[in-house]
Amino acid sequence: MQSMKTLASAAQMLVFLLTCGAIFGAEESKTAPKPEGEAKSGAPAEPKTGKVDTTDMALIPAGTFVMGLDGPTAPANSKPAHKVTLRAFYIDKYEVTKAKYCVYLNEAKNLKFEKGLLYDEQGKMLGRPDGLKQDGGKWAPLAGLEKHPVVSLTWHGSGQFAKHFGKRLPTEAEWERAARGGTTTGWYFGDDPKQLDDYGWHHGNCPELKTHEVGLKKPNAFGLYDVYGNVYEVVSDWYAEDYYAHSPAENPQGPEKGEYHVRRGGSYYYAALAGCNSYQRVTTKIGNEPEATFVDSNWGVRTAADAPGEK
Ligand SMILES: [Ca+2]
Repeated sequence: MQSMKTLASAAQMLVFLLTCGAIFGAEESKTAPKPEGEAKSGAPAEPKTGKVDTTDMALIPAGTFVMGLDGPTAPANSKPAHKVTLRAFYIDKYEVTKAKYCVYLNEAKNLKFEKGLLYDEQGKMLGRPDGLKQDGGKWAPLAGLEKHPVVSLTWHGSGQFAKHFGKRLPTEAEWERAARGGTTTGWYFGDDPKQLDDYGWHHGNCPELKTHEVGLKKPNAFGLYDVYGNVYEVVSDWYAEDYYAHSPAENPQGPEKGEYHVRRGGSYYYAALAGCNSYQRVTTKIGNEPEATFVDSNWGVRTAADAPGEK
């Protein structure tokens, strides 16, 4: 199991991360600053962007941050740590819930539900409606799961959901900038993975291996909840192991093509050092199944949107 293997090197990684934080600390504060452009109430500075409803979204200011991780214990695909500059953008404060996903299913036209799977009007698979039911012709979450994250969507299905609301998937760089909350440490709370219990649902505090209601743990400085754990979050980028070695310094969009995409942040199934952190990259490849037909019950989505005047 990947998680167990990685746990074995936990102590070594911790020492490394402490060193790494000291190196990066000269460039960017280790303590999370208060995000710019956010009202005191926690509400976005501009609650509406045209037709896009940015309620429960955080406005991440334009800025430069250090993406990835260096060092002997850093995953190969997280190297090298490199500076990235991004325009401002909005990103959801919470993982998309089953209740919100049902709004989409009930509003979207010409969706098909066949043999337990959802398809769009072109016949492309959207996902599997785990924890959802049809009631009187309408989709609804199973009782008690309304605020749990939607899971088991394909990459295409995640993007179609976002598009329905005038939004999009975040790029991988946007996800990491938002996740870090201004920090350069392995986690936005520092470099001690033992603190993860206060910030995310991972296999150490989730022995039942199930999703939890979003927003129950402590947020980061940008106001994002469940960045670590609960469910993995898919991003728009194709995956390439060596992408960080040659990615653009400004607004990287990922490789031009690929076979699989990237997902970030770990899930209830993984450990602090096996995905539930700010730096680790995981592909959507599992086994030999084509990505277009593969879904997983610990994969979810967090959507993003362009900020006014930024694109
Ligand atoms: Ca998550």
